[in-house]
Amino acid sequence: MIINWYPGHMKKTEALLKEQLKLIDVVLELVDARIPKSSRNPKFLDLFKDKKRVIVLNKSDLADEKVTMEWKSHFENQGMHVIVTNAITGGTARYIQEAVTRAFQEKSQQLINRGRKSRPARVMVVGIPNVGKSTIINQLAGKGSAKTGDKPGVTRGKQWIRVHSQIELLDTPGILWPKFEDEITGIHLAQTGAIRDEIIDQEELAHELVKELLALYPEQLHKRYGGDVMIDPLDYMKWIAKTRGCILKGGEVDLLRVATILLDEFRGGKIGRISLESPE
Ligand SMILES: Nc1nc2c(ncn2[C@@H]2O[C@H](COP(=O)(O)OP(=O)(O)O)[C@@H](O)[C@H]2O)c(=O)[nH]1
Ligand SMILES: [Mg+2]
Repeated sequence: MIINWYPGHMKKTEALLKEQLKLIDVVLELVDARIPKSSRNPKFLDLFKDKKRVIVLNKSDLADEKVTMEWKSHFENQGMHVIVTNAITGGTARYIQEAVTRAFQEKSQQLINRGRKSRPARVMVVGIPNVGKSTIINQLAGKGSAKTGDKPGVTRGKQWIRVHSQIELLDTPGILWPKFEDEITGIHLAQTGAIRDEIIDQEELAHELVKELLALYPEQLHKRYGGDVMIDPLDYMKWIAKTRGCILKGGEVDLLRVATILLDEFRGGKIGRISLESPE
């Protein structure tokens, strides 16, 4: 399966991002807790190197708690501030504010030492499509001032939102694009819904998912679908198809339908809390 996903306007996006970063003290980098490796792009490490950074492991409600804690230590060992969030639940905003304040403290002190007046931290949310940027901005802003659920793209024009006496937030997120270093990166991005469905073969995507889940989370798979989790991934898919009545007119199994079910249920957390990637 070859995934070639590279929206045309990347150069412009990067230039805009660089421009916006000049105004920023703290970058809130959102990462999908299920796939922290694939949902980050090493290309941006350089861009953010002079900024205070908070890594936000979002969608933690869908990820394996134990693995998320391993990722947290992994990033902390690299000197980053890390928080674990579920952007949909309340209370997230306060948690993020605390992390931003902590990250900004050092810079704030430097400003004061240079005889400057202390000022609020200027913050920007960045991340790949669908990672939860708008949801987080809404949480921080307190009401529906940023759109959620939108498609990848760039929003023009910017405005600051005062989210706390000491924090100002840029109302539009920086949309980063994923790297496609290897095939598995694209597969994980598609499985978690970060890139659009239409461009990828659903049967192959689900087949790959079943293969990974049989290796990583066989008990959860068995709990959801029953059956013999020792069998071959394709046979297991066919077995699920039969139990779910995904049968074509001629009596053949409807692999496309079962693939859609599997991907939907995985994305919705119905197979349980699953992390597809662990730190090395
Ligand atoms: N389960 C879960 N879903 C989330 C979380 N954060 C965001 N979402 C959902 O993920 C989808 C994309 O969120 P959105 O904020 O639009 O992402 P953006 O593209 O980065 O702005 C929406 O359906 C959100 O409701 C989270 O922490 N947990
Ligand atoms: Mg958005």
